[in-house]
Amino acid sequence: MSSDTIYALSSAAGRAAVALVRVSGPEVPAILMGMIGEKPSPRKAVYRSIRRPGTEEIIDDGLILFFPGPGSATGEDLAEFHIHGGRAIRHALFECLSAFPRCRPAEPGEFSQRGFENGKLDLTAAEGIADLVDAETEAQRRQAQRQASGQLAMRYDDWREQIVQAQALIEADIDFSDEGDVDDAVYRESRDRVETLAKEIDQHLQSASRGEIIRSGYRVVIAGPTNAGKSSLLNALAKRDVAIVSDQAGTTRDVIEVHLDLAGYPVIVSDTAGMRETSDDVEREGIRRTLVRAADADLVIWLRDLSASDELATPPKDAGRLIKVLNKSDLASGSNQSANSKALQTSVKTGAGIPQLIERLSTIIQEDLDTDGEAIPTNSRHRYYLGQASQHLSAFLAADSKHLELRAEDLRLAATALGRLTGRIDVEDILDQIFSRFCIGK
Ligand SMILES: Nc1nc2c(ncn2[C@@H]2O[C@H](COP(=O)(O)OP(=O)(O)OP(=O)(O)O)[C@@H](O)[C@H]2O)c(=O)[nH]1
Ligand SMILES: [Mg+2]
Repeated sequence: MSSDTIYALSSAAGRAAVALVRVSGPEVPAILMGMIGEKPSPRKAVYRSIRRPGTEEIIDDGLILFFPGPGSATGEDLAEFHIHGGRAIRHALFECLSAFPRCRPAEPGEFSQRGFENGKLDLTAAEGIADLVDAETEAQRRQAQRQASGQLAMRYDDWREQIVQAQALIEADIDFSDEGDVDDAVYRESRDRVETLAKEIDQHLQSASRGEIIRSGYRVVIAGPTNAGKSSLLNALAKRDVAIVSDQAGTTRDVIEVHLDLAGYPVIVSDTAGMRETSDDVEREGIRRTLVRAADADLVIWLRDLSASDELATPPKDAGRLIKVLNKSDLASGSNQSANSKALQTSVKTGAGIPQLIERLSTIIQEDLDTDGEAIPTNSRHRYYLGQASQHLSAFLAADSKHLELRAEDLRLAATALGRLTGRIDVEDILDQIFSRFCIGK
């Protein structure tokens, strides 16, 4: 399959000033000779007319680059055509390319997959590149960039190396000792090493939820009694009219979500049905959904009407982190205000307190998600294999009575889990799943 030559539009589809078409595979030198009459010097852009092979017909003029393998992104000969970004130009170029032997359109992620298969990048870096392309906020970009530059892989390779060394020590011990006579010092040294390592891996694993939230979004749920101004607050945060606002209690039934960028972090804010006793089935279902969302949230904004006497309204018990906010401060009398002075006060109507609320949210989210510039696990695949490695190391450490050979096997399994994480070993079965979520041309 990798003897096919693949091509794709690597820039976005549609009409544009410039489009980038990438071609990778063994046919690249012949394609360059056939279409621009030469193979340009490696990595130097040349401006040339691009011709239909075998004819004098010019398709377009553009910049062409040649990256010879194995020093290219795919590890194969690779060419880039920077052409004018029109549909007919692209199609003419694709038509010419497909006439070369075994030259076909690329599958999504196929360029990156070839890079991976030719040892240009590991699996975590490849995932990092896909995340980088998808990144919408600054925190997502930073996280993906660290991963794409191989920071996770460096760490996992180092851990795996240490485990393999410990395993080798123990296996040598088994080979050279007489039966039943194992060298205690060697064993203890390996054990100490593994113990330190297991702690490091567990600590790293604990940061996984932060990494995954940065990737998928921090979930904030606005909940509270009916008519408190929850939907009004959502609209104010979103700066547009997303949810229906009315003075009828029980207006919102479905959960309404907006995506925001707060301090560079992706945040998903949900407006929910107000909480009250009700005999209306639809409203009751809405309240049930509110409770589910609140239980799942990273943060709940519990919003009440400062001017109303709904003191009985209490936040759902299993809601996680909570900040209390009193809305409609414009309606409140002086005594009311001082009684509740501890909670944040807002008036969506006048805008008072909203910047402070956003500030408070941003601070909490930053505290919750700060990674100290470290590369951390970012998806469930990472969490799964790190968990496996951790389990096998614990098994090794726990079972003092177990036969040494079996304990060496625990280490081997831990090393394998880390190897699968970076894709250094045995990952054929998951490649399609990983690379198919890439864009075409990547
Ligand atoms: N005076 C004043 N009125 C407000 C304020 N915020 C919202 N309101 C009004 O309060 C009423 C209820 O607002 P909503 O945003 O629909 O309240 P809700 O909490 O979403 O209500 P439900 O969806 O029914 O649970 C509307 O008439 C709003 O215009 C505020 O800060 N001050
Ligand atoms: Mg509402």
